[in-house]
Amino acid sequence: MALTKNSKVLEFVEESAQLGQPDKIVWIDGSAKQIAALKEEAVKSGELIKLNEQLLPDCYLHRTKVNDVARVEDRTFICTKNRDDAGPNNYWMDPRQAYELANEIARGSMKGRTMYVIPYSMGVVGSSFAKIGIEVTDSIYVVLNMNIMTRVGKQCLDALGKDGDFIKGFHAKCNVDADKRYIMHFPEDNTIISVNSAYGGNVLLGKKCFALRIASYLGKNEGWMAEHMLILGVTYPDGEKKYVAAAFPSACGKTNLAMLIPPKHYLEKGYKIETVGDDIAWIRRGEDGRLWAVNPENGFFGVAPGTNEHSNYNALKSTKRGTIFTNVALNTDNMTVWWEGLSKELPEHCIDWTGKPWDPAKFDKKDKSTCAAHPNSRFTAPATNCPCVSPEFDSKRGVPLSAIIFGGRRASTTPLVYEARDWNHGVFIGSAMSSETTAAATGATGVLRHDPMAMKPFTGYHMGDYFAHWIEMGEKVTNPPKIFNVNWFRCDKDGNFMWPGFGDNMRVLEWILKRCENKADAVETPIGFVPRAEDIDLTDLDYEIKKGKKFAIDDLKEILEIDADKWLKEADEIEGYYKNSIKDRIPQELWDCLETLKNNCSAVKKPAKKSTDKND
Ligand code: GTP
Ligand code: SPV
Ligand code: MN
Repeated sequence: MALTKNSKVLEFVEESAQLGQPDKIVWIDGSAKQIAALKEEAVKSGELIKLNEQLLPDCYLHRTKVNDVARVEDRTFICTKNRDDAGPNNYWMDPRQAYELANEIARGSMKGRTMYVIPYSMGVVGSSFAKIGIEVTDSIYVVLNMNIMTRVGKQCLDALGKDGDFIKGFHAKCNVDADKRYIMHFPEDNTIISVNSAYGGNVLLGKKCFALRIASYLGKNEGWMAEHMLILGVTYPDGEKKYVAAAFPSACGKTNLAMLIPPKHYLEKGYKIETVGDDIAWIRRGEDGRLWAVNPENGFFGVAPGTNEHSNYNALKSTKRGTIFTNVALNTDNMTVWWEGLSKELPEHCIDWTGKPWDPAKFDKKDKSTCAAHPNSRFTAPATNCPCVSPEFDSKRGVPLSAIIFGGRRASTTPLVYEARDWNHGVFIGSAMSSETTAAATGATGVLRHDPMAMKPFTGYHMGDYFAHWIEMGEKVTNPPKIFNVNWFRCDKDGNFMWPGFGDNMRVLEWILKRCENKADAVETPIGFVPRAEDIDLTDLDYEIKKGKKFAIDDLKEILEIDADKWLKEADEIEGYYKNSIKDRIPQELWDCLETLKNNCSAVKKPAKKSTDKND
């Protein structure tokens, strides 16, 4: 029975049903009873596998089709009337053509199935940040995941009242045919359509589709920001709290940083990290002139491989109850889950993510095809499970940001950390970000590509206008956060990570926060302010870069070094990206920063090298 009298909702549900032609419509009220019944039904149909109730209570495993394991960027469209408004950063389709195509594909595709109506809120219902969505879907997996990732149920419909507006999301899994897979966004109509997928970011429409692509467009028009950022809180020994947001591309360390456990001597002093969010931040100007952020989600859709007790204790702990695992391996000895990096010992009896028995003897770390879990396998876990979830997690007003951090996977060039000279320079740094691609999207991995603000796949409009929006936000706040860039992924010549990363990133975070309070030194370099090696606390740091080679202060010096030659090349590369990929609409402020970077690098260009040149 319909749970609302909102005529727009009723109309949307009716239209969706006429299109999909399901046998039955079920409204999701978010009650524990209804959710439990859906889990039972999914176990019966084989869509979910029930895991060991003692070891992993209320946890389930789901396997997707092998052609449906990640976001599909080349099948993701922004459908604006004017092609230019989608920008060169997006695939574009004419909205009329897109609706027609989607209708053709989805028509009758729910026959014999149930269509679920999920009323959900991104953000705490009642907060001025919150926005409501309705997703219709023919997948129980989607219902159960949305129920973890967002705030689902009748309270969302109540908040809409009789004629409130909402974001429409239509999902039909159809035949999961990769050739007919489309993830379409209509920012001008507040509408999302997703067909022929049943995987994470393609179908949990509250997440990337709404909370980033549609929301970034709304933010541009309404004066706020939707960003691919974690939010964390640092508690100082004296009880003071500071908040930081950080944008890293997919599978580049947001969940890990958000849940970091500081090294022992910090804990002993009384430092603590708390998680507000691990993937998305909605940011607004506060009356106090600062930027305030909330996490619009309610759970974590985290990367499983590499997660273990040491790398991310808090994430692992979050998966111990009420969690849905997607495409991990099943340990049949005790009906628990396994993935590469969970333990050093390989399980003896395991079913791999494709549903076949797995032979540990054939496992080769370097060959992804021998993995038991898919490299982009994930857990969907309620945020309330997280031992370090912030008391501000449910805050309606959000948390004030002291710093914004950008970062990516860069084997060379980019130092461990540096600070922007000012807001606009920080925007330039974000706009110029590059990172190596990961398994979070289909396509080749390890390829260096531009990913401004980690938003390349998620900006729902023209990237040049997005940069301009960042500049404008800076003009409107009197006390903006300082902007930094980090790189946990610098490699030595053999490809080993030089920086220990994970919990030891606290050492960098400490410098960043001290800079925000003018309590730490830095050297001004052509690219911005960089710490001296002595400015980073290395107490008790014990890390083996490779067998027999322990991390020492010289390694820190190396990963803090700025090579002006490499940065001149980087500047050329950025110019090429601006000119060829974004084209017009790059704000003048960013061109000015690029010019400064070039001049700065030319000015310091190695006198030592010049003298060798002469000798040559
Ligand atoms: P999405 O959910 O796709 O947006 O990813 P994310 O940014 O939250 O990335 P996540 O924290 O899940 O990390 C992805 C991968 O990076 C995992 O395999 C981690 O083990 C690895 N990783 C995270 N932090 C570090 C770090 O500090 N150093 C190194 N070397 N690897 C890291
Ligand atoms: C990402 O790819 O950045 C994710 C996973 O967080 S997904 O929800 O699939 O987009
Ligand atoms: Mn993400």
